[in-house]
Amino acid sequence: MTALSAAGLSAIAPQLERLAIEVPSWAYGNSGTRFKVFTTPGTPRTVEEKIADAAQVNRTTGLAPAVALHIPWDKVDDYAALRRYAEDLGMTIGTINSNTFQADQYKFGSLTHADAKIRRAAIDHHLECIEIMTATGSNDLKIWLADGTNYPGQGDMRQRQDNLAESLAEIYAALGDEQRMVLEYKFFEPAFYHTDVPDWGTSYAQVAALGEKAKVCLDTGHHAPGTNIEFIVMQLLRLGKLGSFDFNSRFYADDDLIVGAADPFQLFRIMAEVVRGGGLDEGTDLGLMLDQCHNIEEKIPGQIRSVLNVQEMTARALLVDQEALAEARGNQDVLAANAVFMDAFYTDVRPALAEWRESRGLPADPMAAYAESGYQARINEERQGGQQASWGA
Ligand code: AOS
Ligand code: ZN
Ligand code: ZN
Repeated sequence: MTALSAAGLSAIAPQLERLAIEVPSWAYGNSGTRFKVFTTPGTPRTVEEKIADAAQVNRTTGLAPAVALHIPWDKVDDYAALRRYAEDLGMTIGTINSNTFQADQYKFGSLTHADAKIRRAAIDHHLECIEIMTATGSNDLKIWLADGTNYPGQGDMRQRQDNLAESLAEIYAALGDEQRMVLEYKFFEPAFYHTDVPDWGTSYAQVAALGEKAKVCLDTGHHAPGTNIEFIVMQLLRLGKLGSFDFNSRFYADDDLIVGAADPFQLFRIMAEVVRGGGLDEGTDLGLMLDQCHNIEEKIPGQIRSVLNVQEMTARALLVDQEALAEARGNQDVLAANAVFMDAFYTDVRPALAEWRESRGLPADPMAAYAESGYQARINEERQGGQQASWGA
């Protein structure tokens, strides 16, 4: 495998510098499957401890300066104080994730529900999330809905779309000038017959009707097997409607495994379209977030591995020789074009990235630096009775 040279790296450094990956607070809590939630030593007991753990990921990699919160899992009394706490650790509060998938009242839907009283409660929850955004300095509200039905005939799918449009319009109207909303889609689960926001087209149709501040959130684990995800990335960027990613990887369904673990080539292809679509250009507002859980592996190192995987595949995507690619495409030279692409993918960027990190005052090997820091031993000792991530999906 060809290794990237230091000179080669400096050519792509300006875009690499801009790479910032938001980490989810729930990645640090205990999680599991519907079969078992394992407890891990050192698990955070409070949102402050989750933020402190996220700060370790940033300290060792320089890649993760923001932490996403989930309401109500991360509810506190004083959000301004929480913001200051995060800032003292060099972190900002990222996306605020709403939650209408755990309360009994939302059994048959939330923003889409047939009953206006339930819709009212769900809208109010989102209005509260916007207040939390204002208090914490967060710019993004992320909406993922578990809404859907299990049996044909159970619900009026068309009416539910209309209800959703009306609910979203009210939430959208409450956003501040600098605030945005992203609507995440998922093709199944927990609903198994129909899901109200199953695909990018539905999310696009809903957010397009709202305006500039509403965009689509693409969770890489939320597609049917075989879906060409990079095509969706291209299309949404082309339409100016890709708001953010929820990165993770999957072998079967919404596995929420470490991004780049199941299919590094897919992550490379996605990042190639992000580069192509200007997602790493100066002033981009494309959010790159992780949405993962670490059921059996250590959580902080799991997050460090994740952001490094994104950095490595981004570096490789930036290495695609655009001139050679354009020439091969112009000549309709299928194999040459493919070879240009594969050359970039097969470049080992790890030694060059290690050197680059060191030159910026970061550890060459973030995984080793974390292991040697003694942080894990300290929290294992200090924290007893860590919180479950309250994992819903
Ligand atoms: C659910 O499947 C979605 O991926 C959500 O983005 C996310 O996992 C959830 O909000 C966190 O529990
Ligand atoms: Zn997600
Ligand atoms: Zn998911």
